[in-house]
Amino acid sequence: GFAAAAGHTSLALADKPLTIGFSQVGAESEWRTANTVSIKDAAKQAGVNLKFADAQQKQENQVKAIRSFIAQKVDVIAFSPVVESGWDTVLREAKAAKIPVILTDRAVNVSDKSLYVTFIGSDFVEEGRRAARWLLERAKTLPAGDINIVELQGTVGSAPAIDRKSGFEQEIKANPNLKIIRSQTGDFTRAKGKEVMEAFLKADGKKINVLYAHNDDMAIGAIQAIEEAGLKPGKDILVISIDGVKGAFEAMMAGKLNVTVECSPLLGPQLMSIARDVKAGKPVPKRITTEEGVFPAEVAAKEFPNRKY
Ligand code: GZL
Repeated sequence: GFAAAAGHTSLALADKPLTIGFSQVGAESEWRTANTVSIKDAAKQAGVNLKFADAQQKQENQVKAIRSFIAQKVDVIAFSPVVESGWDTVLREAKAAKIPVILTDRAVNVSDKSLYVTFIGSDFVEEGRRAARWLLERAKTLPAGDINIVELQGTVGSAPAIDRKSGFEQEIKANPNLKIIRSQTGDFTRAKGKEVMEAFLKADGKKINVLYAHNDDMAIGAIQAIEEAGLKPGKDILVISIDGVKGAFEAMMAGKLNVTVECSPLLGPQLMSIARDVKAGKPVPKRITTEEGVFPAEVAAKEFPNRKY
């Protein structure tokens, strides 16, 4: 009838497709590719016109992508900043062009908080604390004396690397036997994680009791290095990591990884609904966190069928 038609018309007008320009970090890890799938699928579901740019983990490529989104006059700009600093100038250009900016996954350090509307992502400091809490518990079952930890950090200058390091360090203070004897970046990739772990093993081999990796991909690379050195990952060297990707569950089921702290990449649906609210001029919270768990090896097999990334 008429009412339905009228309703339909207004809906059609309101539903002019939203155009979002998204600048992604790269494709460095299982987490990242799952994050990209979530964003692209959610855009399709929501009828959003998505312009997607992959920066190959280079900040200058993200700046270029954001500038091109400004030139194309997209409705909303969203991005996952590869590092925390160096964004003020380009975000001021977006503000001058009256294009709202949404941060997903990683945060930025900017003097003027009005340069972005909201940040959707995990609490990385808490993820670091959760990794440490698992080790504090496990340490109670280990022989007395020093427990030597080597740390594979994420991308230098990135929010997850900075925060996961500080959360872990804060928490392990509770047990003075826990010592980080080496710490270096593996840039969140399997290849670099393996390479740096090989160097750690050459330098300190037999002394290493624990590996703390800022993401599962570096842990999986390091596990290969530990095996090639003739040691048993998950036993001779305890392995703790973050993300909760399928590869981590497979490593836990193989007895090679001890625990993974979940960091959900499935931010696509939240991004699309927030972007629509922002475009409609609705108020949105400045910070939206995602709920996450901790998965020790004991629950890996049971939990694996439920995993969505
Ligand atoms: C965390 C994300 C990190 C993942 C890594 O939200 O920024 O980047 O932990 C990814 O796997 O490379």
